[in-house]
Amino acid sequence: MTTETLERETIDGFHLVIEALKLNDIDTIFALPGIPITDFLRIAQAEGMKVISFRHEQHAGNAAAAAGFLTQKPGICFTVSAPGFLNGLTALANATTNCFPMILISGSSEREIVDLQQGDYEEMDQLAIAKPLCKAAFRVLHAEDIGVGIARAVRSALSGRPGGVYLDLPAKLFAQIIDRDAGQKSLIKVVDPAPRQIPAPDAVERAVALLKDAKKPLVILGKGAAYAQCDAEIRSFIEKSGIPYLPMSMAKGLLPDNHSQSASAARSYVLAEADVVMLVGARLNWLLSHGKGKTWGAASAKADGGKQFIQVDISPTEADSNVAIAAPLVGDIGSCIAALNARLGAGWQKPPSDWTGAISERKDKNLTKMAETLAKSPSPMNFHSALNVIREAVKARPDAIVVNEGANTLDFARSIVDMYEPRKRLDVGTWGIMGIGMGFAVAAAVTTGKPVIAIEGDSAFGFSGMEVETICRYNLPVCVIVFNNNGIYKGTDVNPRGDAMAPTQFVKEARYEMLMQAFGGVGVRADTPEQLKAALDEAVSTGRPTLINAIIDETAGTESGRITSLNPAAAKKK
Ligand code: ADP
Ligand code: TPW
Ligand code: MG
Repeated sequence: MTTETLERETIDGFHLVIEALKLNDIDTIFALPGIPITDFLRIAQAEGMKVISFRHEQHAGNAAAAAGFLTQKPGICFTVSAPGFLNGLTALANATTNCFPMILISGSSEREIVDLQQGDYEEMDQLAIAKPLCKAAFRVLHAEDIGVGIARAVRSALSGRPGGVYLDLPAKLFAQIIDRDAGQKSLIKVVDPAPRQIPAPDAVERAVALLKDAKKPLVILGKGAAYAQCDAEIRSFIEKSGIPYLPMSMAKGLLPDNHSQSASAARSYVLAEADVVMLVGARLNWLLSHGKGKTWGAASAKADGGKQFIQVDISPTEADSNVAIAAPLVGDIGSCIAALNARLGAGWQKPPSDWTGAISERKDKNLTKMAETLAKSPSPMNFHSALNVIREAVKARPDAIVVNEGANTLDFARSIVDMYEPRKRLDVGTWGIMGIGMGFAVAAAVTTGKPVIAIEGDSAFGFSGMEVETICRYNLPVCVIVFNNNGIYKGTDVNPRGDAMAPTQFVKEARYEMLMQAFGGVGVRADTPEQLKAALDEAVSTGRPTLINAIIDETAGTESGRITSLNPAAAKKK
């Protein structure tokens, strides 16, 4: 047989993987090359896939996770074996923790050598290591199983509670050749990868009964509600029911933050006072003080606040994880909210006006106070005066995507920068992890084409800073704003021995803007809100890769931002 006939009649592992992905509507790969992935990425690009190549696998993985959250298709990350795999693993674990669908695909060494621990190139039992850190893990040994392997990975990532999947592809697999027809027939297009899960009618009635009797009802929207892409149903439920709501950080914008029913500006009041709380795609984890304690109006830290909870979630085991859930509503959020909407007929009584009125009163007071703080223009800038500029920029471009990490930079931005559209805010999520910044920003730009504004603490930025080269290389519309306060939380820590810098301090007067300039992007230093505004407006309108080094008062922050009390030293003082 000539080489040409051989190519016509056979297909190799490389092409089977690419065709299996394409068949499942996957058109983008986030990756970092090396054996055995280099050739794969070249071929994928030649076959018309978008290949985004990073400087570190963690950021490629984070990009895949964010793409998964934004698109409801599993984000795909390819890495080399052992060290590349391990670098990607943090992103896979983080995606799983946050319920984002992604697939980490790593090349691996020869099974026979790995299993006998004979010391292959980059030897590691990757499947075993990945398994406890993700939702599912698979390995494909034969080219004819590639279709099944990709199908199982796609289904596992998307169905039920979404999450991260590991797929192990040994180097040898890519070079395997099989009959083309048989190969093509072995591929599977996954039908209905995230089947709707309709809630049971009695569970719906139980939830409706609680809402009907509530005197002080509250809805909490979480990132699961944002992921579910049933924005109109949710908005209709909130507005028809008249119930005040609180968005968790990545659910901001599901309804515009300036909506009259948003209780964000009266958060502590509503959490302490509500009698019936309906969670929609939000877990009662540490971010919600585990549903108990003083935040929830209880007498002491461990006590229950006496609330009745309704929990809308696709995971049946989520209910009762922290406190008793009176009405679990298990199903996909779209179907659950549609079922509730069908029950809000003409006779639906909106919540008592003494509840909604009390919330409005507190909101008005707090918003007035906030407006006064935001109007100040201290020198140097503080978090408020700098964030006020970004707040206005996002108001003018509500389609822009905000990426946010840091401690004070995160906490202040979350409450100051209002969001107006769903899925426009990506942040540190359930773990409060640093390092998602540039990976998330790249994914947001690549998957949406919209302007991206990354609001970054100077420490947070450092975790993924080298990816500004990636941003420049692909000429992405990303504007990174580094909140430069010379350190972690503050720049004023002192080492009592005086022989070196304190562990939270950074080089003062650091020129972060030069990092972007080094790769041909725009770098600007901003000492005033006016300079910040000029640079940000320019970045958003031109779409050029930009980094603004925003100089922030190094004394302005607090230890760990708003979670100071979680430090062991703070607990000791209690
Ligand atoms: P937040 O941090 O915003 O409070 P969490 O990540 O804690 O949100 O909670 C998200 C929840 O949403 C998870 O418990 C997950 O099972 C759930 N979830 C994700 N997607 C869906 C969906 N389509 N339908 C129902 N529940 C979902
Ligand atoms: C992977 C611990 C939480 S917040 C933070 C660290 C190191 C940085 C805060 O400083 P930054 O913000 O970004 O300058 P600011 O505005 O307060 O000065 N490693 C990982 N994740 C976490 N969360 C940490 C360390 C941490
Ligand atoms: Mg800082």
